[in-house]
Amino acid sequence: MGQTLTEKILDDHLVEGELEPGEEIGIEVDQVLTQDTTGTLVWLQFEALELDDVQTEVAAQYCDHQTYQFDFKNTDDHRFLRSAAGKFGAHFSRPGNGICHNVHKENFAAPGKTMLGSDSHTPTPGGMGELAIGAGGLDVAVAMGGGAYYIDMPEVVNVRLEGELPEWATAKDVILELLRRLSVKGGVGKIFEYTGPGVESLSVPERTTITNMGTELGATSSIFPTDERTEEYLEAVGRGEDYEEVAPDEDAEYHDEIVVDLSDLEPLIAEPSMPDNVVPVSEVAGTDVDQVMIGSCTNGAYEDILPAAKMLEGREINKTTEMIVAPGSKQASEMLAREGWTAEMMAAGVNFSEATCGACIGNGHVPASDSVSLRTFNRNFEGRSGIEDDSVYLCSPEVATAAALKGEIVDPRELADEMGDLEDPGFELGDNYVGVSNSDLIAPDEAVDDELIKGPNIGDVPLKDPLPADLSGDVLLKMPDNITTDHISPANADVLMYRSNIPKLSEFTLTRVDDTFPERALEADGGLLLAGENYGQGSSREHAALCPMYLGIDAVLAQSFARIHKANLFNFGIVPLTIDEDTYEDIDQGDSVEIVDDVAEAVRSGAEEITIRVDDDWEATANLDASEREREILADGGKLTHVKQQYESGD
Ligand code: MIC
Ligand code: SF4
Repeated sequence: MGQTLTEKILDDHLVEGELEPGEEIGIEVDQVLTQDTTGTLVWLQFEALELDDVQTEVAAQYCDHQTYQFDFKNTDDHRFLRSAAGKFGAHFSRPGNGICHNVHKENFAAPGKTMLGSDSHTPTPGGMGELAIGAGGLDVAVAMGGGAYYIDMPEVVNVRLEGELPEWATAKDVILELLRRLSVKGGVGKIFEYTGPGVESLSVPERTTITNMGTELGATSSIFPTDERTEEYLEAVGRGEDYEEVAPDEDAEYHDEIVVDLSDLEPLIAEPSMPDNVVPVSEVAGTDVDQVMIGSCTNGAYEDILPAAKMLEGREINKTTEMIVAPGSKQASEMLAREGWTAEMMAAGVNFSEATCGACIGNGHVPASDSVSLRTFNRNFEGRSGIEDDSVYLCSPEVATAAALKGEIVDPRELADEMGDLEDPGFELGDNYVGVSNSDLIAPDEAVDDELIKGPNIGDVPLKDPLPADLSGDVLLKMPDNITTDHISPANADVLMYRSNIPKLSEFTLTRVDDTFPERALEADGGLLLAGENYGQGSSREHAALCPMYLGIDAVLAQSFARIHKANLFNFGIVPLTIDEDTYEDIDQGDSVEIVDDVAEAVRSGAEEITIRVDDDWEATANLDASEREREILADGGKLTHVKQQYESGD
């Protein structure tokens, strides 16, 4: 039987296990990516593990999320990261050089390689045939030290692309269509592999828009085969030698197949406040738009901004609407500037930002109260833009630019008819990456520091005690379905500066759900959380597990968990238990929950069913779905302690 592309790459990197869906496998990691808001913990843990040097082929530390450096704490974090990259041997991308996924794609991503990154959109270079997976920082630190990465073998789903995109439909509409069909939970435990005749009609930047936003489906990763389009892109960025042909076998067997006929697609838009609230643009046409933003790791490439520039050439944006362009990388900014497009857009009324995540996580350009913001980003979780009652829509650069011209949401096909001279700008690959300098990327052999520099805000990583025999406590918070990591540990400007100061950061834990939570949790000195489906979707930030751990949370009962968050709960010694809908309904906030048996013993012995006793009154069964390795980690009180013990015992 032939292999899928995913299986081929995993097979090449397999160090443990078998490629059977659901079985735990260990893989060797070739490349590692980390960014500023998760990277401080990555390096603090790398240090705590007493690892000496980076062992992967490539390790790259980017500074992209908090580049405005509002506070010395941000700048101290960046200085620490530069020193860590220098000391341990990673590439360092300076603040303002661009978003990790964009800069990595331009400089390092390569077909057939595996990558692990401490950011949920790490799968972006899947559009170039790299198998890239997002993970918590501790998993990334271990991989960077040469350790294997462990994951349950996902199901591989064939997304067969037929036909070609019609006018005004874009790669963004391909992934919005999948979100419309499958929802934000539709990809959990899956890798989406794109095949079919439609693939060759898409260039690398279009493919990476799709693989980037596969994360919003909850997918473990997304990947395309490589072809002349990949080679063409690698040559454009000056790395033709990295090209390799990778493809599934013709008789590869997939777990499932989804067909998308590109020629059926039309401009789509995700309404507030979930990326899967997708409707045709025409359905919400006429909605006044106050702000339009083009950028982010999904649509911040030079090739994403060029269509907007062409649409704006010689025109002016509507007086009622502000338009901001935040390129994904400085290289994209520089190319646009060298070609005169920056000036064209400025003349049309566009405000330019430095290359940053910025507004995507509420760092700057916060929408006005009770206003509509149209963004080309990948997430519109409530409050993420920096204001609680936000109305953020997600769409392609073409739809966003059409709205900026008209001052309201409009199907660009309608606008083109109305204006008479507005043409679909099409998609064009940049051909002048070569020669553009990348002076903001510091290679390991150019390192400027060789010792760690820690400012006063950079603390240690707290540790948890080994799992006790008795586990009981009150349900301190009952939450609905689809709670995001933005709810658990927000990423706005006033909070991000504490990413390396866990006691302080913990004060913001779950305050978006209930602002009394951190105080109550500390007072209770132990307790549980209760949630519906897909708990912890969104980011890879391990702070969403570490802060609840610091506040004393011992277990989370949920109907289901998002993949990275569940791994982070194991890594920080919090027991993730799955319960059915009836049990969820029957437990109230404030109820006491006790695990009936010796929990440490149950976890170590492989028990899958755990009996819980609620309010000393009734019992229910919860499930612990965990590998042997995850059970040991949990019982030892988290991965840091566990791995240290392993190193000490020489295993
Ligand atoms: C996000 O898009 O939510 C982030 C901010 O990039 C996070 C990482 C973080 O929390 O630092 C992610 O996606 O993993
Ligand atoms: Fe940055 Fe937004 Fe992409 Fe996260 S989703 S890496 S915050 S641009």
